[in-house]
Amino acid sequence: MTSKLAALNEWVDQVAAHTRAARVHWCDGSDAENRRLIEQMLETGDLHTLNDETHPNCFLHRSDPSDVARVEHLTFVCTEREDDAGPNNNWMAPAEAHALMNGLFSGCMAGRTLYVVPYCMGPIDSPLSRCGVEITDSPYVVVNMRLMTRMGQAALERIESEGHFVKGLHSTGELDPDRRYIMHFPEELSIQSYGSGYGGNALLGKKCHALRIASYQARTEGWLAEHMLIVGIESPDGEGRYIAAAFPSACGKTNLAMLVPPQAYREAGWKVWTVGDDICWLHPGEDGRLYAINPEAGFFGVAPGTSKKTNPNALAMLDRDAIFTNVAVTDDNQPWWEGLDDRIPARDWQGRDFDPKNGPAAHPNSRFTVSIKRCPSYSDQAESQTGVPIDAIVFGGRRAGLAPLVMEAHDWNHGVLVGGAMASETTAAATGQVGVVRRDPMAMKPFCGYHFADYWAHWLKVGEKLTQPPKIFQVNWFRRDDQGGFIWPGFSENLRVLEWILKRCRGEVSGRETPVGRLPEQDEINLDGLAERPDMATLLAVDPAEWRQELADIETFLGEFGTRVPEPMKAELARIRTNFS
Ligand code: OXD
Ligand code: MN
Repeated sequence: MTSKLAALNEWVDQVAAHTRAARVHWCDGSDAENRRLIEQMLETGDLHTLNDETHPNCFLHRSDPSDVARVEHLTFVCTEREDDAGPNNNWMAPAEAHALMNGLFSGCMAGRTLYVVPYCMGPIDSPLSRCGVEITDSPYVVVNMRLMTRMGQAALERIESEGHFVKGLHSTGELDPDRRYIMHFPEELSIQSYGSGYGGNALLGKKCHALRIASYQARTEGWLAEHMLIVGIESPDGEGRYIAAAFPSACGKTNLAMLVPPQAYREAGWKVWTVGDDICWLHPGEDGRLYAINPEAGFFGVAPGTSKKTNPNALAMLDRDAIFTNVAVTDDNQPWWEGLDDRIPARDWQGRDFDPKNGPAAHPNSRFTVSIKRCPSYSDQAESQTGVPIDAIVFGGRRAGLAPLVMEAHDWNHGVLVGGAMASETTAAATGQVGVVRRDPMAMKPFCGYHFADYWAHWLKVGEKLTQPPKIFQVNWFRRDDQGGFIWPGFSENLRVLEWILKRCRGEVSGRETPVGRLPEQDEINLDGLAERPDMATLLAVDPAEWRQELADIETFLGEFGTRVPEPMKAELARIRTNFS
């Protein structure tokens, strides 16, 4: 098979020759193709079976122990001018990066099959969607891309009629950390990834295309590509509203996206609908509202901590048709991870007999891949061609102190500052130290494909186009008490905070103005049915001394982005600082 698009055929031929691939397979995305690839991987040991009675059609992949997370230090944005990549990215000149990657890819697929994976990010017939083609030598990538994107024949047809696509080239190479690079060429709309089989580095539709390349493309086309979940909340009167929320990796986006309302809310008729858990493309509509699509078609979720209590919907969708990566297994070969339940696993994520001396049984960044359609709270609007209208944007972080449970920005420009100043403690989703507070603007630190200051300027510009902009909020579920315990119960109880957010959108509560933003009055957060009343005074406190320090830190942080930082952001910061003087 080839394509009707000459440019695509030429590129495939050229890559096949350069990599010396033994065979070229054009993926059609069919069940039969998927079954063949799975059988082949069961034979090669790339996949292992799991208990077919409890988990039909589920498989386990164990990755190389050196290849278990995104590698931010090996991820580059290669723009012609270094300044355009910004201090938020590693930069390499495109010519140098191409020379390096050409060397690595040369002959790397000898004896192997090259898979051509056409995919569409977003509903297949939506004008808001964008397409790409990933060339890879990894069948694991192919079966994951089939779950995570609209992959195969229909995507190819759309690409042929549009005549353009994002080019992604991937090889697992030797899985040698010293020969591992994830290169982005935003000006060429292309990606090259070598030496890793891990999701975020290898499933090029996800972080590489739908965030890094798309954020750049979105700036030129007037929209936003964001690291956000999209959730629909239906209140008892039947009114549905949509919220987009950005949190850094492993801060509970998946849990929030498919939250099951607390019992009292369920009984009252509240419903929560999942549109997406990780990435959101936001387009200004003709009516001056902001419309969102989820470019993905599946979840690549963090397994540890997922349980009946934290995320019952996730557990319900993981009992069939899922791929697990780097989880442990029980003695009857069921997938297992820390936080799931109190069974003792038999083998750890590396396939060794489980011994707590070796560390956790499942890798802390172990994952599940599953189609979004398996989710019990899957929204019937997830395939909407026009996207869903967004009423509120929420920025969240993991902060033990300072940040209140919820706070509303004054207006869009203040919201851009709140998003730009977001900070969070690091997690296991990326290699590096865990638990250090770092600024992570809009949760896009690892994913923005260009200079952050230009990105904020673009946010401000999009805001100017919106006559009915969403309100912008900041939340923090992770505030701790003096003993280190979480003050807010979190998980499904977060709906109580979303309810306040929606009431603000409907003008039903007024909150109280503070120097940093609008916070709820203590009695505006519904606590009915909670076993224990949380310390609301601490959760909703604004400590002037701590905030003065925070605002000074924010000023230093913005200073790192130099003269490109937009004036309205500096003006917002100055306005808040004077509120405290
Ligand atoms: C992810 C991440 O995998 O943000 O979603 O790391
Ligand atoms: Mn993510």
